[in-house]
Amino acid sequence: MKVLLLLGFVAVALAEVARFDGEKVIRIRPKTEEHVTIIKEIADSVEVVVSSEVDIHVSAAHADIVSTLLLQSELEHEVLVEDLQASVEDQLDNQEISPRSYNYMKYNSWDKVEAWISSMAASNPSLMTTEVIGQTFEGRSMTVMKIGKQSSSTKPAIFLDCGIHAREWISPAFCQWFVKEAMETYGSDAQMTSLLDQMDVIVLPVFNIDGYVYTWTNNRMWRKTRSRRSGSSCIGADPNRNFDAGWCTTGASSNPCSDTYCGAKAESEVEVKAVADYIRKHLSTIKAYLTVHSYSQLLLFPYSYTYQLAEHHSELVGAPAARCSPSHFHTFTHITPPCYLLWQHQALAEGASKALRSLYGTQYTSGPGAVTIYPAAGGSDDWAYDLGVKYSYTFELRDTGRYGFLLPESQIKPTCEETMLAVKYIAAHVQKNLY
Ligand code: 0X9
Ligand code: ZN
Ligand code: ZN
Repeated sequence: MKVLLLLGFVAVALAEVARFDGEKVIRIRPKTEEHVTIIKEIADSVEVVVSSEVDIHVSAAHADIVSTLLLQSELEHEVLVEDLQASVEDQLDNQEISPRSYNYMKYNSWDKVEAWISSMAASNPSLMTTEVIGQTFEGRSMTVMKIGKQSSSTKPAIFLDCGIHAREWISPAFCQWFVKEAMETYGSDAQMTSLLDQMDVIVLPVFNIDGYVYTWTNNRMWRKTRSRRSGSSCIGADPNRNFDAGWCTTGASSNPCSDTYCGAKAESEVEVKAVADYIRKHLSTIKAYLTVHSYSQLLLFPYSYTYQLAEHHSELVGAPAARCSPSHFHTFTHITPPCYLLWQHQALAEGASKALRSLYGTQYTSGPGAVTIYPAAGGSDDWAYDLGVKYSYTFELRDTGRYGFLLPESQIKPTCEETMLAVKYIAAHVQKNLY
């Protein structure tokens, strides 16, 4: 998670839209354990580790005191966003008013996305079916779009979800773009055609619909679900801390008011349960799991719940699952068991990042989550991987903090185009290495 909660964040009255006047985002680079302690005191941040970066979100009222503190403690920092409200207003910079058709270059509200799902399915009956996989806490239907050429036998599939975190608006925009591209280029683009002939792509365009709606109506910076529980007035849990993968052991909070609250138990969030049930039910066909977040320009793979490195699955080699040590990961120059699969994940991620970069030069970093971003348990990628989905990747799309979650609409198209190249690169590999 980038922008972390937050010193003295004002409680927002339910019916009114939160404003962020004078609020700042400050990036801090802790160099010592002492720095980490200071940051943990000023921000509710569970993920800070030495020599990482952390972006904190500071209210206007505390801005002065925080900068004084940072200067006194000689903490390296920079102000990323001077005025968050101005950035909130700047993100909607696509002025086009009445496009003839659905506008993929704007952020679309849930009402629009929902209508779009129905109309896409209706106009592409030979390539798409939809299925409701569950209901959100507030009762909205979670619909997956299954894309692929119809076949009498069951096809291997890639599961792609967007919008686990409510405020990461570029993520649902990417899933919409992906579906559009698939429909438009099937039959003309050789790779897309072969992919959809041989495999299905199952797209969940918005995972955390209630949270997404809330970012449109009440608080643009909301991250979690919108579930309520007795005993706490705080709302929601972090869906990417709620999966059953080292649940709540690291990089997650058991405080219901935290932005990284892991929930009352694994899969306590109905949205998480719905996705987990769906993947368990279709496990024999799902060969890859891709999940799209923002921001940081990263391509992550397991693990995040431990520094141990993921090796391969026992069922693939008939041996107990091996774990590579971090030293294997950093030093090996040639591929030796037990680390060849880890190496393959890294190579695939690097290939995908390179494909992405070829379009606009956007730089991506790739690696196992815990070492590349921070240790954080309960994530969907680790869960899917441990279940047996060998190719499991988390994308963190643009940018690296200039706009953060408030990426301007003018960047939707380039971001989606470059990300398509990475997704297609991974898909091609999966297709060639079916297991
Ligand atoms: O912290 C997260 O959930 C993700 N970053 S974000 O800024 N979008 O919140 C990273 C997830 C990496 N994977 C796991 N932690 N399992
Ligand atoms: Zn996220
Ligand atoms: Zn293996």
